[in-house]
Amino acid sequence: MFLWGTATAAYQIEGAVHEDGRGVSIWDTFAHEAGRTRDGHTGDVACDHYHRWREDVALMSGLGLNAYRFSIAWPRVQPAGSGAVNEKGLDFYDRLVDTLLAAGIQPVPTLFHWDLPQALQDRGGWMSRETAERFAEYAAVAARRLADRVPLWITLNEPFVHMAFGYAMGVHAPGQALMTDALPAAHHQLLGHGLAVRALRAAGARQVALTNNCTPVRAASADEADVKAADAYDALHNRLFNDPVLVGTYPDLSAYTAALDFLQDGDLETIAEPLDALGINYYHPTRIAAPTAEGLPFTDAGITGHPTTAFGWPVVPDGLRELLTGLRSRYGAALPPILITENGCSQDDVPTERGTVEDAERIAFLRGHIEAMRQAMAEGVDVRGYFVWSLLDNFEWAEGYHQRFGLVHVDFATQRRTPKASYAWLKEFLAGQNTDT
Ligand code: GBH
Repeated sequence: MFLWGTATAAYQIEGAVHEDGRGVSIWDTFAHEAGRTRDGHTGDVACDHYHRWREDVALMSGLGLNAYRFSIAWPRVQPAGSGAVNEKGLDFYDRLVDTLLAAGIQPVPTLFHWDLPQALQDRGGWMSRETAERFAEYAAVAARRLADRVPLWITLNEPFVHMAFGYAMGVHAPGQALMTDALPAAHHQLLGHGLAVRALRAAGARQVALTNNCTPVRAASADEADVKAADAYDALHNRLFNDPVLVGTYPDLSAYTAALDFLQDGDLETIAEPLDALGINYYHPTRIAAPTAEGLPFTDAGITGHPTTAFGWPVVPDGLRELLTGLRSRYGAALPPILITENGCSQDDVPTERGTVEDAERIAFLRGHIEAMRQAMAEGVDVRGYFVWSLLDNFEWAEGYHQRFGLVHVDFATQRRTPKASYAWLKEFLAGQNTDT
């Protein structure tokens, strides 16, 4: 069965940050620090999904989806990041899973979508090797409770973005600007992933995947310096997170570090634990030129000549085909089946006087990207699912509530949900699909 779904993440939608024994996460801390998010927005309430989840499942049911990718908040399950388990936190996901199943929707949980328990950050977060072990413990706790009903599990969401934005540039939690010294945060996430794969299988999970944010990298010109810079960027953004998982090696990182001091014997074997699927989040391609200043071995040259989203990201559907066929040629038989675990765009969606939301650009975006995915499939890439980011307008990290990615508009003052035109389009599209292929 091809999975057609939407995706969300706990901190972006749940709210209820002090309820039922939830612990503090790094995003609670970060969002409450002055100047970290646009207009000081936080996820304290977000979409209030923790209370309105039945309404949100009904919205999915109305779309005719057969899958839903959500994330489990580690601080709800283990408020201190290790040890004591908060049964009330698990109860929330237990109810959600049962309600999804009753609606014919396969639950696809992600265990880590950036909301690390603050207690673990206080001991170094992902810069500390210990966090990898704590993550595997937490994964086992969640799977022991839910794996009887949940076949497919995703360990991490976008370890690249968490490392780059959270630890290298400091624009996301935990707000550290370590630049290239942030590489251990990549390694420890990957190690945590590998340990979690084993823990999940031992606890009854039948299928396990990792979600990487990948971008096809294009050199700004054929000049050797640009080509070299593009290769260095591709190593950092894509291959650093795909190579060890799929083929058990790290790419050449000599442009970033003299030595992989964090690497211990056996780590690469753990990280390369076989997967049932690779999750790919695709937003846009990247164009890279030779560095113009000291520091990083590349500069982002920007993609021109394409429409852009409200975020300013270029809309390039063919980049998805390019990405998927590129993965297939790089990894060959080592590439597991692929799930597009996120794809979508932000637009300035404003309800009309009639109460509708006319998001024609989003419809064009989704149509174009689904078509590009199908072209890649026709070229031999084994894709098994596609998830729209996102079901609801939600807390868009450092942008707060200023970027709207939903198929459903949320008025954050009243929590009123209004399905957009893209919702109606997707519903009609899905009704015409044979989901068995
Ligand atoms: C995902 O990350 C997240 O998983 C999700 O939580 C989030 O809400 C969603 O996307 C939308 O942002 O053109 O230089 O500005 C996406 C990762 C990294 C993709 C930054 C776009 C823009 C780089 N993003 N990238 S730039």
